[in-house]
Amino acid sequence: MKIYLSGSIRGGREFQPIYKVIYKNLIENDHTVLAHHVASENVIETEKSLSNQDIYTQDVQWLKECDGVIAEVSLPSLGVGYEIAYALNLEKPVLALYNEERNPISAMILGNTSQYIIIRSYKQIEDLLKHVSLYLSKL
Ligand code: 6K6
Repeated sequence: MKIYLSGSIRGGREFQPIYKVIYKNLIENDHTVLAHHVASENVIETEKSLSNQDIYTQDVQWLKECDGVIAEVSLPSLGVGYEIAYALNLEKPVLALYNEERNPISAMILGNTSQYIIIRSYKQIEDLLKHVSLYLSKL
């Protein structure tokens, strides 16, 4: 499956290690990860060589191509929120994950009643990976 991995970049990098755990799990299970740079330690440096428009155009193309989106939403990120809304409009299945200690998450996520979004909290990495595995098994 082609999975679009969505996580905060300019909204803050505190959860990058979590994005990396998700990324590695997807690769180990033979999925293709689109927009994998969110998992990279050096994304802010790499970003300097790309224009905002190049980033937008590429990411929208990947959202159109993907089979599903896994979004880590613990940090408030305009880009992640935009990607979730864009994917839902394309009727792509979205899994939104957040650390249960990071409340309050936006009502536009927690209150979203779209049939295409699953919202799950986690405490431990093991919980997060169980949510990922269950989501993937239903794609
Ligand atoms: C390329 C390689 C490494 O870094 C880059 C350039 N930056 C971005 N590349 C790709 N996607 C990006 C980049 N900056 C933001 N995004 C998208 O927005 C990602 O897909 C993230 O899921 C989301 C993060 O949004 P912000 O608002 O937190 O930056």
